[in-house]
Amino acid sequence: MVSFIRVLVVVLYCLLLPLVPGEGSTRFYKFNVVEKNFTRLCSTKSIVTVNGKFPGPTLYAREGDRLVVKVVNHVHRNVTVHWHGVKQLLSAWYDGPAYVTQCPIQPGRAFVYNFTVAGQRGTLLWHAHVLWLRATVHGAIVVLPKLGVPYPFPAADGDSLLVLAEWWKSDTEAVIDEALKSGLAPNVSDSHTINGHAGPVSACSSSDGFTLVVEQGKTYLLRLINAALNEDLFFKVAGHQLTVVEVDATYVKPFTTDTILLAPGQTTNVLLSADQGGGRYLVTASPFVDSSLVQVDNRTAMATLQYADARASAAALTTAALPPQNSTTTASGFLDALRSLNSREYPAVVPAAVDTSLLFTVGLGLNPCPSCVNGSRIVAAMNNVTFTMPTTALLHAHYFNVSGVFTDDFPGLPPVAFNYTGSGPNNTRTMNGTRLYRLPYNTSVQLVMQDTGIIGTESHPVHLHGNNFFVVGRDTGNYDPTSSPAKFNLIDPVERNTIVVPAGGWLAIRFIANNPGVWFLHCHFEVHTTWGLKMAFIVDDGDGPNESLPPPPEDLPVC
Ligand SMILES: *[C@@H]1O[C@H](CO)[C@@H](O)[C@H](O)[C@H]1NC(C)=O
Ligand SMILES: *[C@@H]1O[C@H](CO)[C@@H](O)[C@H](O)[C@H]1NC(C)=O
Ligand SMILES: *[C@@H]1O[C@H](CO)[C@@H](O)[C@H](O)[C@H]1NC(C)=O
Ligand SMILES: *[C@@H]1O[C@H](CO)[C@@H](O)[C@H](O)[C@H]1NC(C)=O
Ligand SMILES: *[C@@H]1O[C@H](CO)[C@@H](O)[C@H](O)[C@H]1NC(C)=O
Ligand SMILES: *[C@@H]1O[C@H](CO)[C@@H](O)[C@H](O)[C@H]1NC(C)=O
Ligand SMILES: *[C@@H]1O[C@H](CO)[C@@H](O)[C@H](O)[C@H]1NC(C)=O
Ligand SMILES: *[C@@H]1O[C@H](CO)[C@@H](O)[C@H](O)[C@H]1NC(C)=O
Ligand SMILES: *[C@@H]1O[C@H](CO)[C@@H](O)[C@H](O)[C@H]1NC(C)=O
Ligand SMILES: *[C@@H]1O[C@H](CO)[C@@H](O)[C@H](O)[C@H]1NC(C)=O
Ligand SMILES: *[C@@H]1O[C@H](CO)[C@@H](O)[C@H](O)[C@H]1NC(C)=O
Ligand SMILES: *[C@@H]1O[C@H](CO)[C@@H](O)[C@H](O)[C@H]1NC(C)=O
Ligand SMILES: [Cu+2]
Repeated sequence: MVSFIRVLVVVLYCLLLPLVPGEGSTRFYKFNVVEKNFTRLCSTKSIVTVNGKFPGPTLYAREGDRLVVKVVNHVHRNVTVHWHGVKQLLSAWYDGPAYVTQCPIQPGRAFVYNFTVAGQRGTLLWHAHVLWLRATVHGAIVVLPKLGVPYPFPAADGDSLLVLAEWWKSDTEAVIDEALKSGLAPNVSDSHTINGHAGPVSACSSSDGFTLVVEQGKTYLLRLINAALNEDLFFKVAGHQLTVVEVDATYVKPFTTDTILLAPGQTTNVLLSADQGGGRYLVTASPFVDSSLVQVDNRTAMATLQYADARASAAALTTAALPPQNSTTTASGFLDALRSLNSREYPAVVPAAVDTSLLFTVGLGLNPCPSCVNGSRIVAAMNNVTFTMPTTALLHAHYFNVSGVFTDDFPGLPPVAFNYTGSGPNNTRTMNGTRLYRLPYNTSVQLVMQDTGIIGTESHPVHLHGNNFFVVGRDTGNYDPTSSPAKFNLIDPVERNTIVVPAGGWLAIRFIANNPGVWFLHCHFEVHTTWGLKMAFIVDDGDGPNESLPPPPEDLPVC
């Protein structure tokens, strides 16, 4: 009898399989890039959006699905969209950074992005990758496990997205243009936001804030995204603990905390138990800054967690103390707790041997600029190279052997060794160039990124396109190639796509370069990217079609 039922179940399962939605299916989306007026902080401005939404629409996929997104540009600016953290195995043409993997989609034009989401599950984000458009052109990517595959943690009763970002009263392109003219740092934003809302603003007639409604006794999976341009954010729900289960669409060993830290580009899934006795609780996104050099927007974004009981809306709001803006202790406590799940189903396959060992300094510089305030301009660099964007796409130049677009001589070590985290050399100039680093297919890479004290130390959330990496080490001071590796975690280091190089410290990552293409590596503080804190790896083809980049799609934009 039991085996008869089993056979029946198997037969039914096989019959139903083709009807089950989502399993390796293709999901189509249309992104109309349009301008729309929004009122925030008592004033109205027109912003560039996808489909008139801020934040933009959410993409849903199951692991293994194909996403086909037609982006149509109806605005007067160039547009591209990047699928942040999607590995894009053998599909580099669809990665999205302007002048790296593609030319921009010009006004009136369209491009169809077409890629699969494989070997990852959780929350990621998409955003514009040209100019400063990602300030308003961004949204979530929710990657569910394959049908029938459970989460490695207790299933939640509900699922909720919380997109953290920044709002400027001015046009963000005017903000960065003004800064590039003066050579100084750009204005900070006027408020942080949660799901597009700043929260209550005094003297504003409209009460503007996002409300998350929960039922007592249930648990919720909160999908958190930092879509801000230039600021690390602390996230907190008053009166509730949060259990971290996933970062950057990889599972981690669960741990409980009252404060989450997210750098721009990072995503984190947490479980929240609605275990309080009803009422209303303040939800906050506030800045973290560990450099006295840097000015931040200090307006905390506020939302409300509200229990779904009749009296809750009238209940007093329960608040909690914000983490201090400069709380390095809170930040490093959170980062130290992150470990790969490293289970049988989800092993951490950390490269044990290293073929290519790289050391890149990351930091600021000051170059002459006669028309700027005081005759100089703040720049940023990796290994003293301030990256110059080409006027055509690097991937195109690589694939078609176009000479004169880039060189492949990016230095693997700092050109000059110095006390990196000290006060720095007196000469704070940088060189510039479109210099890439070439990696043969399947190279096992160790990359140490070292902050510098040139002008001042500052943290940098660095993002690698097209690959995840393992974060094997992190410390303050200067990296020491003799003593530092002894402290590496090669067992269960966290796997991510964006990681913060600590202010006045270093960070070591490892990855296998098995995805042919050109992959951008850059600071995810947009201001630092603009200043030149970026470079790219060329990963050469291996053998045969399964290890080679296919030809470009026919509708790929041209410059
Ligand atoms: C935004 O509002 C301004 C002033 O009312 C108007 O001129 C403009 O056309 C609006 N823009 C959009 C995209 O609706
Ligand atoms: C997307 O790519 C797949 C695989 O190359 C191809 O079969 C499919 O036709 C493409 N779809 C669109 C809409 O371009
Ligand atoms: C930047 O801030 C300064 C000082 O508040 C202000 O005068 C200027 O207009 C701002 N620039 C932009 C582009 O908003
Ligand atoms: C935020 O910054 C402004 C301007 O620097 C300052 O006047 C204000 O007191 C600060 N607010 C808080 C809460 O730190
Ligand atoms: C953080 O800021 C507070 C208030 O400005 C200051 O008293 C404290 O010394 C700072 N802490 C660190 C670690 O910089
Ligand atoms: C420009 O130089 C003057 C004189 O050294 C100094 O007081 C001022 O702070 C400088 N301005 C900036 C923006 O660095
Ligand atoms: C580019 O050069 C490589 C190596 O010389 C060659 O194998 C490849 O076919 C060339 N590609 C094109 C599109 O010309
Ligand atoms: C490097 O600079 C730091 C900070 O100024 C200092 O504490 C350290 O002693 C210096 N190291 C060396 C080797 O000079
Ligand atoms: C920087 O300049 C000062 C004053 O000229 C000099 O004493 C110091 O040695 C220089 N430092 C370095 C690292 O070259
Ligand atoms: C960076 O490059 C500039 C320009 O070549 C040079 O003057 C400076 O000494 C270099 N600095 C370092 C730290 O390598
Ligand atoms: C790069 O450096 C060269 C030589 O110093 C300079 O002429 C050129 O203007 C610089 N280019 C950029 C984009 O900064
Ligand atoms: C859009 O990109 C093209 C190709 O790079 C460039 O020629 C054009 O000036 C850009 N247009 C705008 C409006 O920025
Ligand atoms: Cu940076």
